[in-house]
Amino acid sequence: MRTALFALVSALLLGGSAGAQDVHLGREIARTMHWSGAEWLLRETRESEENVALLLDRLGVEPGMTVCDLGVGVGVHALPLARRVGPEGRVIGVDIQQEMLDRLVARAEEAGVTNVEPVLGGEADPRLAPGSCDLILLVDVYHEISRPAEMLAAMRAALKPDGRIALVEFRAEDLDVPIKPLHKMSKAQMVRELEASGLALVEQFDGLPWQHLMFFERDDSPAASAPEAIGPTPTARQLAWAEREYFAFVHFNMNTFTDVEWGEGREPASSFAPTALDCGQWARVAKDAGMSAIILTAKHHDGFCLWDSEYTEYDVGSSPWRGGEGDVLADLSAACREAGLGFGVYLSPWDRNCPVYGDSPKYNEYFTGQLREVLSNYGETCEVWFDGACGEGPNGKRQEYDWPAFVGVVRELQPGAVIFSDVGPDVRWVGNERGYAAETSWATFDAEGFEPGMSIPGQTSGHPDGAAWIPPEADVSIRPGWYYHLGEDDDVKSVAKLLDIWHGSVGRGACLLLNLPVDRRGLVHTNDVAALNGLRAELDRLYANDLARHRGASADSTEAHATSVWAGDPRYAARNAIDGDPATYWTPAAGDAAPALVVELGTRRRFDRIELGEHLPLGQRVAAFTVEARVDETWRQWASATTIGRKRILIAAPIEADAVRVRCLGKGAPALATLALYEGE
Ligand code: FUL
Repeated sequence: MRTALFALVSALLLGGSAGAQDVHLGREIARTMHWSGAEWLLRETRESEENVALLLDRLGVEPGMTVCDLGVGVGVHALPLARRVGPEGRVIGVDIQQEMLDRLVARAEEAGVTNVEPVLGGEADPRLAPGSCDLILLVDVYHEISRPAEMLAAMRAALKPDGRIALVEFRAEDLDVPIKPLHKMSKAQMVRELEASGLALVEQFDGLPWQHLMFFERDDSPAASAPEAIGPTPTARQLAWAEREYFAFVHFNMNTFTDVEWGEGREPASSFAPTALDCGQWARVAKDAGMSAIILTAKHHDGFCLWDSEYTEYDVGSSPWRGGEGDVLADLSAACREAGLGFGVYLSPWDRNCPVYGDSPKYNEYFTGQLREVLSNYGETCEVWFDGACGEGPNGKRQEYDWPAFVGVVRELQPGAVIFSDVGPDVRWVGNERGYAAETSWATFDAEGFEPGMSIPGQTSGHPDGAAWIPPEADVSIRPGWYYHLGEDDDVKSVAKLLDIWHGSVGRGACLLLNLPVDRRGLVHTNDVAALNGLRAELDRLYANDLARHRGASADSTEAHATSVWAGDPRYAARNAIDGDPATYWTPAAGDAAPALVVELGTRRRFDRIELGEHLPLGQRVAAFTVEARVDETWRQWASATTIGRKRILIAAPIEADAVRVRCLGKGAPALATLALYEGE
């Protein structure tokens, strides 16, 4: 799989195509000719050479039928068809050129035919009533349709349950057929496109002198109904985590008062003495910053507990804060609930205070007991953050953690919580404390045989064919230290730096866990608040106005189309990628070797960034993509990258274009939930 995948990827990045024989479609050539220059069209003898009468005989048309002649022209087929369906039947003549329809009407009047109805069709819509047609006939026009997926979906919907599409096209494979290359669409190519749109070839006739005649019916078999997931997929708790996107870490504990990053566990409990602790302020700050949750260091490596633990005296119960009656976890969980934020806990297994640390079974019992306290008494917990740090106990022995037991307690008491560690099981460390995910970033990961605390090759990027879904969470502090230090008030990261971190984490498919070192008062410092608000304002400014968003049927709205749509089913239509609803997505047909999504902006727009997102329940699929912009009717490559995942933001040189095209390659057909465009700078 890996080799095949990378062959595809390099083909895409080098501008090649996986299906080289498919590149020169008749419709592309026809489009460049702008409907003119095809001399054969003017040939007087054309219709007689093609044997229209034989074709009409083969169509099986009966009196009373409703037949659509799509691409009706001046009515060479429509007028005799009208006679065959008789006064009880009708022929709908669709064309996108009004002058053709005018000529059709004139010719019908001349011939005394009254049951032909002219309909002006659209580029992507034949404008046929759903369920109305017994037969849709396309004679030498399919190769010219620029948006076959949409047209096929509309045609499919227009058929009565037992209706048929009759496709007549010149035989491109046959050297004796004189009109190539305009009609360069092979039978295999046409069949593949129609099958991809949920139509099945049911009959064909090879007796026409130059043309194929193929009959298609709707294929409603269940196999054609839903795209299947590829590789590992997220659980419900992992999907909920992915939606949280951006949340706060709070490092606040004994170290806050002793000015160190790692305490030794010998600092007196009396040192813990916040003067104005207000978890409500933390929650308001996080909420205003657009964060979705707060994860607090309930116990760090020094072992001091921010709740009154039955397992130790080294906790808030022994501190002067609120006369030993306080409980920071109780305060924070209540504040989060009130603000509508998730509440999470960091609980360090490494405990430099605990006397039984190093006596492995005893400490494991101690730790699971504390875990039970933390996860039982504070309502719903959205994330449990396990640090992998490990040391020796007073007995001089290295502690061996019982990870399966720890995970078991979390699953038992907080089944909705994700478990974070270096290696998951739900969310993995991104491999650095700078807050950056990899350019190529997979949620799929091979953690089998590894434990927290071990380093794994591919920790940051993940593994393209990894066996489990363990996406990266990028953690970083807003200041140099995780904990508050008096000397760092002026070292809060700038808004520009935070924005860069945002693009390097959230913009590469990870979630961002941004640490706030709460100060000795027990408040988020005003400098940190200013930086957070600055980042929020920048994000709102940059990402408020999605230029690709489809806003209903208004004239200035955008529209999307694609090389194909899964089973021709509107549930997977191109527009789903621009409807602003992350639950809907576009997916092309399984056999589409070069899938592409096009967004028509309606008018020229200036943009410098694109946001893409995959529909994660179907797995992470895209291994490479390119973004092209259409400028003066010419497609120009504008940006390219590898993975997409939950969200991918690419920033490139500002460009003015009236459409964008995204081509994706990877594991199977892409499933794109989001395509958004923004003008930032
Ligand atoms: C690390 C710890 O050792 C640091 O003190 C900090 O808590 C960071 C988030 O995780 O492993």
